[in-house]
Amino acid sequence: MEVHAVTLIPELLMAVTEHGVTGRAVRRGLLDVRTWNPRDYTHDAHRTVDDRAYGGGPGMVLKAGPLSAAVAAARAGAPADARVVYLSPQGRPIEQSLLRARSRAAGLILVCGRYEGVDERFIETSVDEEWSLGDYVLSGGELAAMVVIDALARLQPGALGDAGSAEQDSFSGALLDHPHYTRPEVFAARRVPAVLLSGDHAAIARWRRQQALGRTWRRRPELLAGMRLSEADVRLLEEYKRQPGDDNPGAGDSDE
Ligand code: 9WO
Repeated sequence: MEVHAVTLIPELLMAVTEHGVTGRAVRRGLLDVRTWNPRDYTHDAHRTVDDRAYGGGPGMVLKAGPLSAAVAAARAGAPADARVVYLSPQGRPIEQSLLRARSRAAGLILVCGRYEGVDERFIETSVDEEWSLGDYVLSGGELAAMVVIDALARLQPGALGDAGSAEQDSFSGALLDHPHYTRPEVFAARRVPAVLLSGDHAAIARWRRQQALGRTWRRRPELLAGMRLSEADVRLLEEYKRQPGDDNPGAGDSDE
């Protein structure tokens, strides 16, 4: 997949192109990240990309001209199916299902704003979609673009060492992940759950599924509400609810 990023600070993208799972995906040719700098599409001696806001107020606004020219260049250099996405808190909240669908495209163009925002006429004329990671404000769209690139990279076929692990992640089945443990067997007086040391792989799978269901029920009930659980899952969850926990301190106490 080709991801084209329109940004005034292309160096920031090196954090994902040169390190970790995303860096390896780039080196193996599964992901190609290209940057387009609006400053290269200015025509004045100062290479001006921003200006004061009409109507007044503090801070600067990115000019529509250089941004539109940079996006046009990106469109010309990107695969034909590439949508232009502006990353901002005003956008549609994105989730794993959208990223999974878009990870199958040959291309995507991400536009990173800076300062107080971009001229609205740029969004109207040059942007196909506006996406938000959540309800908070960053200093610019680059970190949001890197989040999107990271999530897309690990969805590329073959990007993860263990071929199955993307499917086992949180959210692949719309459930939160189960807890994980590694050595030592005792830390801070807490033992690793005995079932994980049992070698009984069916019992381990059942316990992990139950933990995933239970934690989703406890922490993100709205995710469970939108799911159709199998009868086996319903039984696992009912058993989980009968166990003691912070939310249910009396459950499981047989002498009460
Ligand atoms: C800056 C600002 C300053 C004073 C009062 C209000 C303000 N809003 C902003 C602002 O939203 N700046 C944005 C910075 C302009 C577009 C790029 N920036 C950005 C993108 N910040 N946060 C995002 C973002 C993108 C995707 N998901 C979450 C946040």
